[in-house]
Formats: sequence, structure tokens, C-alpha cells
Amino acid sequence: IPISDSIRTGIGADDLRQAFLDNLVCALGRLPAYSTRHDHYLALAMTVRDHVMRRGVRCFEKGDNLLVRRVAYFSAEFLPGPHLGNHLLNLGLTESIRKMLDGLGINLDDLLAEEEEPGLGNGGLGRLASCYLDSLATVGVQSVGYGIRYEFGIFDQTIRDGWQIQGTDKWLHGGNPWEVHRPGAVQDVMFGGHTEPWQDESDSPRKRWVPSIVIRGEAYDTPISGYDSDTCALMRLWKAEAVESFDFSAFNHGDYDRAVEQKVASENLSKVLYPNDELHRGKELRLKQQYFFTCCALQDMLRILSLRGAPPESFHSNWAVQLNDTHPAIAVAELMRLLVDQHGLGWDVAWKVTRSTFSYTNHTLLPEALERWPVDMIGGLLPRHLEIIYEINARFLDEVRAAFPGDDERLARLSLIDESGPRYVRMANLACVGSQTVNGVAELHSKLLRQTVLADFAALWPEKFTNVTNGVTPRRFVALANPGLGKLLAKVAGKNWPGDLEKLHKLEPHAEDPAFRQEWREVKLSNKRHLASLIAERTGIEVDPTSLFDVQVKRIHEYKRQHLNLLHVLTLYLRLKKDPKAEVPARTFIFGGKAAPGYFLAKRIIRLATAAGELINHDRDIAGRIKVVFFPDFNVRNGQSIYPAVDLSEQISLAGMEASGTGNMKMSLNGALTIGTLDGANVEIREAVGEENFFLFGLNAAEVPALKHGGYRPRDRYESDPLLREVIDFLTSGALGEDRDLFQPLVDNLLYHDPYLLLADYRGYLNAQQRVSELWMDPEAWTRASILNTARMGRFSSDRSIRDYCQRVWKVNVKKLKK
Ligand code: 26W
Repeated sequence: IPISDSIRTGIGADDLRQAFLDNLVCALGRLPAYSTRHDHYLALAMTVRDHVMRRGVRCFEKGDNLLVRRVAYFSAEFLPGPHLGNHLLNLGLTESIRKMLDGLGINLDDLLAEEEEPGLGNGGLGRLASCYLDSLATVGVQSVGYGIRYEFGIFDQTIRDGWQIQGTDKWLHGGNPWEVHRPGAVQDVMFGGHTEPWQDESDSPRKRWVPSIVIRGEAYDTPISGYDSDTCALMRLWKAEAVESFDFSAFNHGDYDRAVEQKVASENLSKVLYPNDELHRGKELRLKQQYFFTCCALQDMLRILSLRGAPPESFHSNWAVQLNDTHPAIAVAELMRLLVDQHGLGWDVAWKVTRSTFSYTNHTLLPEALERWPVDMIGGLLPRHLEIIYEINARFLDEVRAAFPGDDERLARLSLIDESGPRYVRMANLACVGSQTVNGVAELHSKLLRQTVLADFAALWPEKFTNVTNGVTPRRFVALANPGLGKLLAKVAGKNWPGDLEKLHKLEPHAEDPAFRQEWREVKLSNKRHLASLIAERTGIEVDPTSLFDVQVKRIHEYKRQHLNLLHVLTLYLRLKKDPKAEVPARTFIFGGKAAPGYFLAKRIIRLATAAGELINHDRDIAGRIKVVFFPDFNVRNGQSIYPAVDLSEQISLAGMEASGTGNMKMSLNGALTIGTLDGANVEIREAVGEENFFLFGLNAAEVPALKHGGYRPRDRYESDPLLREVIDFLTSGALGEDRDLFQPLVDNLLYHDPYLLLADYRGYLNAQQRVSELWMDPEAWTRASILNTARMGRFSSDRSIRDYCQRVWKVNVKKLKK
């Protein structure tokens, strides 16, 4: 049956209108006269989805005919952001849809505002996964993003009395028009029980897993369009369901609770996203989630393989699997189980296939983020996998012994099992052993990875290790978020700049043109006006759009040092109080980000930001010269309103701690200047934009361990620096609210531990902020630097990252860039 064109996917004005009305009436059953804004949003979403789906189906058909190697991106998190606007941009339909709706008296922007974003991730790692699907579709690689369809994603954040309050993210309540449920793609997932030996006809010894529980995975597909591309990526998320709807015999005996117990337990599996980022808590349900989705994904991939008529031995030539951190690393053992136990392959063949399939990306060096699971927990939940892990380990350690005879300590460090105390399975080690390549996410991070966390693996297999610096999609984060800038860029770099971001270099000569600089400032100012009105709406705080917008938005974490930023804010405040004539240009300090609900100090940092705002924003002596805002519920949508309005991007993590950062890229691309340390991708951003267009400060990654091991005493810094002493004392002076003990835990932490060396970097940071103020007072020079930031950020497009992965990691072809 051919895939035909129809009104549903026509792009003429009449077709679009008819398709929209048909969806409203036929799919939603609404009388146009009585339909609500939300109905209109749903009808439009369905109309647009039809266009994307048809591309997806065509592209899938082509891929199967040509037997192309597909990329499967395994990720426990995805943060796609609202879909509608992005699809319209990618399909080139924004203006025709706007006009069609205008004709019906409906405003497109109102409908865009109706969409709930899927918050199926915590932060950087999840958003990166979504940028990568966007780029995979754009550069023409067939791909599937496999993950979990959490019923409740990352919590909604509200601020009450200055504190973070977590609310349930009910993203599915208004209905989700972007996903298609695929009842045909169900998979069974087993848990618990035991294993037993058996013999097949050829008398070879086999193992069989007899589980105690089976849970069903149901597939939900969300198509992801590419920019100006006929390729379409698929995000296939799994929802856990009970195999039997409930226990009828218990039900018939009147035991209603027991009757549904099993059903509830099964469905709990995909209920909620764990809101910790960078902290491994070892919760059993989390391990179940990880196994659940990778098991569904691999079985699904084997099913697709057999539809191609290809044998399981050819799995690796049909699929490249990327492990997004270690969260899906159990997949290494699962693929071995499927190949050996289910498909009857010999161990050696299966191992070769497995190792040629997977690659592993590490996203963090923080020791508390490294995943390890108690051996007993894995044994109880996944008995067959524990046996397989032991077998992989035994063979691997033989290899190590041959390479490093007699080096038992090395053996203990490389082992998949940590035996230094209670026994654990080390997921990073499993991922390394089972993968073809291992990469970090910025040059510095990849280097530190090789020198520290994975040093023994790098010594054993240096050729496995590589770097792929992160990137961000310029479609969502520039073209869509900042249409004013987009227009200007199109004028000088050509219409196709979002598809070939290196074209932004064409901006460089215009940095010298005063008229262009004026236009540039007007775009920024209008974005800042828009953000100012959002700030007023969400927080009640009035800010001056002509002031310097100094922004730090990201998860709240000590290593990211939002509290260092706040020390600067308060230092400036104290200075203005003492010296009202001080030459301090007007600044608006904007903070945003969620704290993990159980992270005590992170929640205090939020409280400090709101307390600083309450004090400073109302202080008549300050008269609005500085303002402090905590923007609630930072998410993808809010990010799209914030990034275009940033003048100064705060990227101030302690060197060696932030693997890459991607917010740094989004802001600089939108013309922000960065104040930052030599950490993560900051290093490469600074190289790209030029050191004169970047405010550098702080210790470097080599100085950090040197200082720590040299007996760092933060209290000495406090004693010897009067400004620092003053600001720290201020925190517990009672001036920041009635309860003077509120910030004592933060102060004690800084004075007696200071694990992220804020006090060591305080002076350097102040000095860099002083340089910021000076440059800001020269608007022409500032604008020149702003233009050059955007002009030189082309290499941070996620299209470049994906091309790197295709070439160096997955070995698949990409489309050539259009001239
Ligand atoms: C097990 C708990 C847990 C959960 C999430 C540990 C670690 C994570 C993620 C790896 C945290 C994360 O999002 N890391 C961020 O990844 C981004 C994309 O590569 C980087 O840009 C950020 O620097 C890094 O912090």
C-alpha cells in the first residue's frame, strides 16, 4: 500500500484549514462554536503531528529498504520542551498556520501557550538527549530515543515565603496529542525468581530464568522532526502495565485490596522520575526502571531486526546503541542474556556483537553520582544478569591479568565488582567493558575522565576513549526562542543559518558597524522587556529592562556555586549602602533552577536568593540600582524566554566539576558574555569567542586538587579578607530576615569545609565582576563583544556534536551540508 498524500498532510491554505477543522470535529468530537482554546490546541497539534508522522513513516520505510544502521539513544531522561512551535519551525509551516488560524479568529500564540511540556528529565543530561534527537533528525540519521514514559515528570516548583515547594507534574492531564500508543509493540519484562540449567537438543548446557514477576511494557511514540529535513526521529517511551488486569480469584473472594495490589505495584514502575541529579541513592525502584526500559528497548530492536529478515548475529550492524551515562548500563548484560539465552548464540559471538553495539557517554565526575548497586539487590531482582555480570567479569579480569601480571590492586580497581566492603556492581565499569567507545562531553572533562575516574580503563584501552563536546540545537534555542535575533541573523548569514551554524561567522565584520550594533541592541532590549514582563507576572518584582541582566539558571547545586554569585550580590549591596555614590551600573540578578527535594543546602541557597531579593529590592537607599529575582519553575519553556534576554551568563562552577554545561552555550549563542571559570565547555567557548570577549576568573582544574591537598583552610581566607568577612558576617547578622540561624548551615559549611572552594575564588570573582561593570559602561564595546560571541559559537550546534558521534562513534553516514 503506498503512503499517499492527502488533505491531512497538504500544505495549501485550504488543506491546512480543512485538516484542522476535521481534527476538531472528527477526532475530538467538538462543535466548533463551543470549542475551547485547549480543543483548538489539540486539533492543531493533531494536524501538525500528521505531517510529522508521514515523514516518519516514509523515512522508516526507506531505512528498512536500504538496511541502514540505526542509532538507538538509551536515556532515562528526555526534556523535549513544547513540541508545537518547534515542529512548525522545522516544517516551515509557522506563517501559513498563523494565517489559517487568523482566518478562524484564533491566535497561534494562545495555542502555543496551551501546551504542557514533558518534564521527563532533571536538567543537562535529559535536555542534551532531546537536542540530540533534534539533530539526528536534522542531519538525516535514522534514530530512536528509548526511555521511560514517566506519568509524573520533574516536580513543578513554586516559591512560597521564599522557599521551594514541590508540586506534582501532571503533564498528561490535558491529554498528550504528540504521542501514539502502540499496542502492537508490547514487551514482557521479568523480575526476581531464580535461574536453572537445562540442555538443548545439541546437549549444550543452557541457563533458564524463572522469574517471580512479569511486567508489561507498552510503547508510546512521539515523532521528533528535523529542520528542513525529511528524516524524522522517534522518541519511544515505555509505560509499565500489569500483565493481568487484576487477580480475579482474590477479587471474587472479596479481597479487593489484594486483587489490585500486584497491578498497582507493576504500574508504579513508570510512575515518577527521580528528581535527584548528580546523586545516586541506590533505590531499588530506580534499578527496576533502568532495567525495565532497556529490556523493552532491546527486545523491540530485536523485533525490528527480524522484520528486516536479519539474524540476531547481525544486531550490531543494524543498531548502534548510545548509553546516556550509566543509567541504562544494565543493557550490556541484558543484550547478552537475550542473545545467549533467548536466541541461542554462543558466548563469544554474543559478546562480540554486544561490544560492537554499545558506546558509553559519561556526564559527571562527581563521586556521589557514580552508580553502583548492591550485588544482593541485583541478584534478587535480576538473578540471571548477576550470573552474566560475573561471567563477563571473570573473562575480563583474565584479560587484565595477562596485560598487567601480578598487579592485584589494578585488578581490584578494574573489577566490575567493588569488594572493598559490602559488594557492589560498578555500572561505569560494566559500561566501559561492554562498549566500543567511551566519551566525555567536553575536552577538559574527557581529559579528567581519562586521568581520574576511568584512568585504569584508559590505560588498558586508550583507543576506546574519545571526546565529543556537547552542543545545543539552534532551532529551539535561537530561531524559536529569539525570532528577533533570527531575523537579523538571516539578513547577514543567510536563511539557512539554523541548519549550518558555522555560517554565523558571517556576522563578524558587522560587529564593526555602528548601525548593526544599534539593531543588535534593540533586539536584546526587546527580549529583556519581554522577560521583565514575565518576571513581574510571576514574582511581582519590577525590573529595569535597560539594566544589565546577570543570569544564572540551572539546577541548584553547591558545585555550581550559586552562593558565590550571591556573595557578590551582597558585597555589591553592602558597598552601595556604604558609598551611595559608587559607580555601579544598574544590574538585575536573575536566578532560576530546581533543588532536589532532599538536598538541604541547595534549598537554603534558594532561600538565600529570595531573602537577598526581599531585602535589596525594597531598600530605598538602593533605589532599584540592583535587583534580585528568583524566577520560579525553570524548565525548557521558561528557558526559551530567559536565554534571549541575558547580558551576562554566569558559569562559575569550581574548575573540574561541571562536565560540560550547555546553558553556557545557549546564552552565548544568544549574544551573552560569559563570566566563568576554566571548567567544562567554558574552556572551548572562551577559545572560540576570544579571551577578550569572556570574563575569566578562578582556580584551574590542576590548582584545585593542589590547594585541597595542601591543607586548604577556608577560615583563613575569611580572616584575611575584610570584604569577605563582612559579607559572611552579614549572612548571620539577622539583616536577611527575622531568623538569623537560617543561613548558619551555609556559613558553617563555607568556613569549615568549603568543598567547592568559594572562599578561594571569591576575590577573583569580584575582580572579574568589576571588569564586567566597566565594559557594560561602554555600550559599543559591549555590543561588539556580544556580536562576536554569537558569531563564533557555530561549533556548539548539536548538529556538530551529532556529526562527531556519527563519524567517530557510531560509524554511520550523515547528509552533506547544503551550499
Ligand atoms: C544517579 C543520579 C544521577 C542522575 C543524573 C546522576 C547523574 C545524573 C546526570 C549525569 C547529571 C547531569 O545531568 N549531568 C550533566 O550533563 C550535562 C550533559 O552532558 C552536562 O552539560 C553537565 O555539565 C552535567 O552536569
